[in-house]
Amino acid sequence: MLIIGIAGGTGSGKTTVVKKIIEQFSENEVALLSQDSYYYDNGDLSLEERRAKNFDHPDSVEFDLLIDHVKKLANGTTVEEPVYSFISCTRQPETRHVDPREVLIVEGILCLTNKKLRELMDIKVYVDCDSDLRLSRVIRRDLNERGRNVNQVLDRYEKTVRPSHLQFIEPTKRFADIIIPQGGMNQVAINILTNHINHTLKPW
Ligand code: UZR
Ligand code: MG
Repeated sequence: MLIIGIAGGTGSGKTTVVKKIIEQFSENEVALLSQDSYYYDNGDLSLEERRAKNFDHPDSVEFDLLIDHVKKLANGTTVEEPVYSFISCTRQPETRHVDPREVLIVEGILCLTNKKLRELMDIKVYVDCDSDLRLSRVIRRDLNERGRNVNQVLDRYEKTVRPSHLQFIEPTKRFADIIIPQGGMNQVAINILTNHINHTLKPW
């Protein structure tokens, strides 16, 4: 199995890059695990307390479970990916079956911060994007999809997102084999990755 890790700051275009890659293949060729699904549940805290957590810190992710799932998929075993809600900041009762495929993509802001996880990856990608553009996308997205208002988004950006990006996420660029500027807009980089995956699937 070919394991590809895709990291980059929030709003950098990771999800778009992944979507555009996956579109080029059939469902039984590529599997996807999203690091966002592995945020801790924190169900014992109140909604206020959960919302106040720093979700841009590596400790907010259950990496042991994510690593376990990557290893299981590599060994040909189906896993149950948690389903996480950004609205309630908890895991949902249901899970998502993920079947082993020839290619596995692991996507998320913090997915290159963990050494054990990095060591499982064949290709490490960092999606790069100016922070002003990232912030403007995150404002739009968090308003539309994650139930927040502008003040909440900006407060969080200043208090946790920006400092943690500089401390934990941006430094993982040094681990990347490939850095993609202009994220989801960069069709050339997406084609290069797609071609590489194609070659893995059909080496002849
Ligand atoms: P992407 N995040 C939330 O907003 N709520 C949660 O319950 C869990 C995570 C945010 C997190 C991070 N912090 O910047 C972003 N904030 O999700 C990562 N704000 O998601 O890679 O899709 O941008
Ligand atoms: Mg995303």
